[in-house]
This record gives sequence, structure tokens and C-alpha cells, in this order.
Amino acid sequence: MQLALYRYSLPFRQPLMFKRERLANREGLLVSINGQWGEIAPLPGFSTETLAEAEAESLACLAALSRGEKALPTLPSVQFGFDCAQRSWPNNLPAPLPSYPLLQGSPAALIQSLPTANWQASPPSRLKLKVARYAMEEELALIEQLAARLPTTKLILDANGGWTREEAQRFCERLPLKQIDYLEEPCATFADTIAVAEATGVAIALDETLSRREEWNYHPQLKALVIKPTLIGSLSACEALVQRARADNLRVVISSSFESDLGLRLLSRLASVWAPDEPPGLDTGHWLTERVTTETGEMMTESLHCLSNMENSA
Ligand code: OSB
Ligand code: MG
Repeated sequence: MQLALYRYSLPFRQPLMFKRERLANREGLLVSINGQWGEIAPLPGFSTETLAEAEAESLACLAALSRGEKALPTLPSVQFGFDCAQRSWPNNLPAPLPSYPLLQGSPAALIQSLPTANWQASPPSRLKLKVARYAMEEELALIEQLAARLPTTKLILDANGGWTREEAQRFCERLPLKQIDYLEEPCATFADTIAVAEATGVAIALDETLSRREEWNYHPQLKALVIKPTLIGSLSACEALVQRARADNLRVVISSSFESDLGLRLLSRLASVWAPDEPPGLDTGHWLTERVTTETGEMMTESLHCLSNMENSA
């Protein structure tokens, strides 16, 4: 049995803010089990575990495997990595759909540099924008511009729970709802989020509610579940959410947590299995200036820091 664990550090094109943390590099782990890879990359500000905790648990799981035991990780990012490295992937997956584009930056900067000209020929069916970050007036003005310039594009808005019920209602009352696909997590609690939906008519998607494992109920204005496997953890927990979405007629959007190119490719394959008709939320790779795999998918282990590498007969 071949077992290895590596650490990577990949620079961001420019430092990015995750909740209150400013990150210049994305750091994570890559696990290899009999030549098959998985990625373990807790996201600061979103994951509850640290990279150091994930590394310690990963090494313990590798030690268990080398003794012929099962790896039983408990941290979500480690569960995701070990499950990917041990999954029997189907041979003939459907070709993955392209991601919808994710716009990041201040409304002022985005209005200046909107790539709408490039999109005139074939505008994207969906476009995602973070909200609840800058002045409400500026965010609404940007949305109005986007809605006017891209009349056939539906906007996905994501507030990351950043508003009170009252703020969210003020914002949603002024949205061009016909062009809004859905709003992710307007408020910090599910009850407030649903109250905003009922007061304003906006459609809702759940994201943090799922990764925090909070309770939620079906509601007719719930439109989608955003599943981030690095934060949810085991592939069976993700599959349970996919089943629940199917039962409730909700869309499933597989979304990144700013993984490396390896993690993004794994997520894209999972998206083609779990949500073959839904563009995934994986438009984060261009923020990284370096890769861990070659264009043909070979791992570039020379550029990684090796933490463990074992070959044994277990
Ligand atoms: O808020 O959905 C988020 C990435 C890391 C952490 C949180 C989020 C994201 C994304 C990923 O937005 C891209 C997407 O979902 O389209
Ligand atoms: Mg989100």
C-alpha cells in the first residue's frame, strides 16, 4: 500500500479576505492513497478546523491505514480528502458544465472593469456577486448596471449571513427580482432568512446553514442547496444533502472553498455526478497563480512539501 501526505502553499493573485482574515496564500494538504489523490484544505474563516489540526488528523489516519485499519477522520476537510482518495470513481463521467463566473471586488472597481463587453456575444446564463460587503447603495447600483447590461443573465447574490433581517429586507425590496436567480444566506439564522424571503419574495439558497449542520425546513421560496464538500466533509454526507434536495425539488450547486487545481477538478467531477445539469460554483482557480498538477493531471510533487511517504504491505 502506498500512502503519502504533502503540503502546498499557493500565492493568491492578490490577497483575499475570508470573513475577517486576509490571506496572501492558500495552504492545504494533498493525500495520496495507492496513487489516487485527495485534497484537505480547511478554509480560514469558514472551516471550524485549522490546517494544523487537519494535518495531525491526516497523519493519524495514514498511520491507521498503514497498520491495515480503516481511516476514520472526523474533521470535514480530512473526511473529504480521504474519501476522494479512496473513492471508486466511475470511468465515463459526463463532461462537466462550465462554472458560472464569480465577480469579486468593490462595486466601484467592478463597475469600472465589468467584462460585459466580452460577454455580449454569449452572455453567461448566471453570474455570482457577493453582497453585504460595501455600502448598500453601491451594491444596488452595481446590480442595476449588471441587470441592464446583461438582460438574459440571472444573478446569484451571496450575503454570507451579513445582514440583519431589516437590512436584508431593505436591500431585497429594491432588487430587480426577475433577474435574481437566488440569494445565498442573507442573514445569520435560518429563521431570519426565511422571514426575509416571505417579506420580499426573493428566492433563497442555503450554504453556511448546511456546513454548520444547522436545522432547516423545506420552504416554497427555497430554490437551491449550495454544497461545499470541503466544509461538509464526507462524500456520504454530501450525498445525503443531494438526496434531500431531490426529494424537495431543490437545485444542487456544487461549490468550491478555494481549493487548488486538484481539488477543483475533483469537485467538478462530483458536480457532474451529483448535479449534471447545474453549472457549479468553481470559478475560483484564477485567483491562484500556481498549480499543483500539470495540464495533463500529473501531480508536481517537486513543488510540494512532503510530510509523509510510506510504502508497505498492509
Ligand atoms: O460564500 O459561497 C461562498 C468560496 C469560499 C467561501 C465561501 C464562498 C465561496 C464561493 C465559491 O462563493 C464560489 C461559488 O460558490 O460560486
Ligand atoms: Mg455562499
